[in-house]
Amino acid sequence: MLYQGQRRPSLFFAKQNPTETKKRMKKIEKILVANRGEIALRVMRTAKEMGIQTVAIYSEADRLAPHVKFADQAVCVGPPPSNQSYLLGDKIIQICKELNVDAIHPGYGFLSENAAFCQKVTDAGLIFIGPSPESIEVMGDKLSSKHAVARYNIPMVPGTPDAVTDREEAKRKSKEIGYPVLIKASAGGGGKGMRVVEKEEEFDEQMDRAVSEAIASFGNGAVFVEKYITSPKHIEIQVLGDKHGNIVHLFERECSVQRRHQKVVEEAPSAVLTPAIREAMGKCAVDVARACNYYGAGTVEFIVDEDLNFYFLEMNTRLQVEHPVTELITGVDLVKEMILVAEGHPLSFKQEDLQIQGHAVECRVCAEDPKNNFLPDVGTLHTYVRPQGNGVRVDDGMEEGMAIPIYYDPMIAKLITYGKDRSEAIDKMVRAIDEYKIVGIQTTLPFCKFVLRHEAFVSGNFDTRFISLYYKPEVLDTLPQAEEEMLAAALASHLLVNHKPVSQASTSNAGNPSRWKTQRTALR
Ligand code: MV4
Repeated sequence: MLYQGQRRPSLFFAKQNPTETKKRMKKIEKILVANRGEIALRVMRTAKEMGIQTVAIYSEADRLAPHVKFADQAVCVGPPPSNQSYLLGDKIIQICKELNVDAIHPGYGFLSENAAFCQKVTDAGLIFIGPSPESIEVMGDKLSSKHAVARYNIPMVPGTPDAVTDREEAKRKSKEIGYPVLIKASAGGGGKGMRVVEKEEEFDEQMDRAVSEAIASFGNGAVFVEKYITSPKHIEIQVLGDKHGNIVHLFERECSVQRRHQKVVEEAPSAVLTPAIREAMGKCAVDVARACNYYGAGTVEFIVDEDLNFYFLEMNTRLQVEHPVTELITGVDLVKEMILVAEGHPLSFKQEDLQIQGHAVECRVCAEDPKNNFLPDVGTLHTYVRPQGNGVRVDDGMEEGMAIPIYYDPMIAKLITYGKDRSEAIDKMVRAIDEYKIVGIQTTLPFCKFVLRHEAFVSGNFDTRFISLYYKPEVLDTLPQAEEEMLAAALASHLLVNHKPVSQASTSNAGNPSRWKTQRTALR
């Protein structure tokens, strides 16, 4: 079998995009949001606050959607499937020309990390509210991103620096690295083309699988090998750069609670980082961004092992779903900063001006049935009542009476809470989940409540294995009622304060196999 070699970033964009245009200032008066749902509304709200006109695009399935009603102008781009509507880059650019639009905000997903689209937008004389096409291109491939950061001192998991094509050589290297190893697709994402190899006898089979999956999913079979970190936390750093070379970080988000590589609950800050490690990770993230001349909002992903060693994995060159938790703990409107940066303004604050204040938690509300293997659940929102009150933020894109279309991502809303400390943010989240009334479709809210009330989550002693270790559908039938909950919360916070290892979980029959220590005392 032949393995495709590593894909190097092309020089195509560098030749076509003279950097002298970057420093010119241009006031943005009208933005087209090339997205739908909660993120389209999120972006348009900030645009409105800045006195900027907004244009929505929508598919035939989204005619009555709130993002369409909110915008100053709205244009139907085509039938419901994304590839006939929200992904039609050329058509979207054409609409911008017809409506005198100055800039496009891509949100997340869809065209947000498409370097060719970003280049076309720029070539059409429009502003792409995001990074340069070169940054997107380099960071879109794991191996090319590793090469890009090579001249900085960024900790990386031991592994092969280039694509492996020869099985015997790959096995020699894996032995050196030490099993278990992880074979990863360079073009990968969402866990596709990723295979754990426990011992050498399994290597050939797993490599074949990783390569076929990578070709099928990304049209690029380049794979590499890394030491497999068995129980990592997934911690990412938010960065923000301008077009003048200034880059800051806005601290971390803890995103370890994932199901099949989809995040479920996110929070900021992390319960386990020390101030020193936080600062070191922040510096690394800024260096990663500097390595690709980054501007706009971006996220640098790390895994962190139980001894708090951190390793750079990849960079996401977009605004992320979970950005609100960062906004709440820093007071920065990330969309506003993205727009100002796109206009050419230098960042209005320095690293020293930023500090963490309080704690924020986000739950993703997905139209999925957690009791039925998270099968997407479509239907009509017969009842839809949002939670309210101090410290509660709901970012959503639908309203009562609306049908949830089957064509798009099942995430229909984000529930975010903010408190003076972690336990206050968690308590507010449980209260807000209880107050959220959704009738007509099943959602992941009860599942989120299970996570928030689990003692492993409450203690901070958890990692990316959380759901596979603790979740089975039956736990939703026995969620503790109010009084029991108070007791469990009191017990958990007692354990947290006293730095005791967590013992038997009341909501699961497994002990807690993680050994993360929280930094509650260090943060006070
Ligand atoms: C890893 C890892 C352990 N060791 N790399 C997941 C998707 C992509 N962002 C990178 N990911 C990981 N890379 C090494 N060397 C663990 C993950 C990982 C993960 C792996 C299996 C199941 C769930 C996971 C959740 C987050 C991260």
